[in-house]
Amino acid sequence: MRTSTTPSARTPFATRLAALAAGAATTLALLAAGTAHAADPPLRDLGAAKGKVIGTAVTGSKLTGTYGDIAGSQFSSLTPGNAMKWGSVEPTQGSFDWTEADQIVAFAQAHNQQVRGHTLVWHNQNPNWLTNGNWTSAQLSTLLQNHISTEVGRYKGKIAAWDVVNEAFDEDGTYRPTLWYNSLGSGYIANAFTWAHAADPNAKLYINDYNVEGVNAKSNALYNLVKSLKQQGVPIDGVGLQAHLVLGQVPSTLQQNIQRFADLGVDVAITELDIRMALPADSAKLTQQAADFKSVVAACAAVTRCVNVTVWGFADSDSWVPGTFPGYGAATPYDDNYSPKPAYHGIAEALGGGSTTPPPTNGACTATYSVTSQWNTGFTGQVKISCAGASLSGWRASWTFGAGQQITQAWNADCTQSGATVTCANAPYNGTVPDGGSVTFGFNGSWNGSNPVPLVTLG
Ligand code: G2I
Repeated sequence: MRTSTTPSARTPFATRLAALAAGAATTLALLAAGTAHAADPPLRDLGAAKGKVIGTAVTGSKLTGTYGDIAGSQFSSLTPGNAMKWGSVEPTQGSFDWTEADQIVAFAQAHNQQVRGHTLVWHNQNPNWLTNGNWTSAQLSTLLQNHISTEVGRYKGKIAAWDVVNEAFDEDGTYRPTLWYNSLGSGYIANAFTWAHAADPNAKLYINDYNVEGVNAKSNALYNLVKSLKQQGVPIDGVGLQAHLVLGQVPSTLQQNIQRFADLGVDVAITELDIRMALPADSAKLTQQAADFKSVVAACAAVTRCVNVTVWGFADSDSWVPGTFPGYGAATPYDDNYSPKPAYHGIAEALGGGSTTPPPTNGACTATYSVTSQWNTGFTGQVKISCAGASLSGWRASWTFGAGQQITQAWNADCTQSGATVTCANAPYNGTVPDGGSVTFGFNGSWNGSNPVPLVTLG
């Protein structure tokens, strides 16, 4: 099943790349740009073309219907939002519940997605039996080793990356005084990586934190730790920057910070991106949010070793923000009803997609292609020809389909298709496009796999 706006996730990769390449073609004079954001390639395909994995946090029970369609088609990585935390998987000592975690892993495998395991060692969402116990250091260390071995071992070969240690630092760069640190000292961190590596030598092992996106005291402490772990030969592969950000406050040092971690010889991932705003949202805030999402994704795109951008829930209705910051929300790329927001297009643009239509410039006529509806195998599209400072008397619009689409019917134009090339000439009654006016024609077509928007040439 797929929604009317999400191209399939199952298109062969080569076809997707071909479609991307076609979408990136440029046209000459009397030109036109493709729009129809809804039919742009999915984020996972845009990311793949840039060597980036695009992920979302998910809740297992929601992975059906529209939520499942979007999660499966737009993203190439899933992170269980809560399902793999210790409190979820071992609510009673020795009694395990892997139901939701297994469900998410199975969904990811069915949709050709990676899984980021989250998280093995944290001070939150631990089971009560653990936090209420009165353990010696030796006992606590053994419990932690067993937990890591059990969970990482269960999913051996199925998890691309683990957030091994989560939120180890306070804001001033000192170690957070958690049950782990207080009992075991900072050595618990190196041990956790060593144990995780033993349980799945192929999983990439990350340390993950928030408020470490820019260069600051906390990220400096993280940097120094990662450097020291690398020097000691501890098996750490990556640094996760959570990126729970506030509207208009993307740190100016984000890219520089990503780069300095990369230069230590580790991968970097944006692991929990969301950008909250004071409610209610309005168009100015949503526009700012789109720019903010775009700049975060662009910073990752600019650094080769930044390998993954994951949003912490893709829809506003699935976000932790309103529950934690009363009066704030609208922090994700989709609204409460699963419609893409400007933020979605900001992400797409940072990945090379999401072209916008330039308004007609003086002395030019432009043609804008859009998909107005789309279903399993078919779609309806339209081309609008607008003139400003010029006019047309008799027109021809042509384009090349990038993914095997086929026109089946047209109206308000005389259209022919030869191979991938479509040519549409005016009908007898709409050949004139006056200065300041427009003409629109429509068509039905078939598609399979993906339905990228072509660029239209006007002549
Ligand atoms: O707090 C935001 C994130 C910060 N970084 C680590 C992440 O693991 C963390 O995720 C959030 C989840 O998105 C929330 O869903 O972690 C929260 C707990 O610290 C999660 O909230 C919990 C609620 O507190 C529980 O009441 C609820 O039962 O979610 C649980 C499951 O819905």
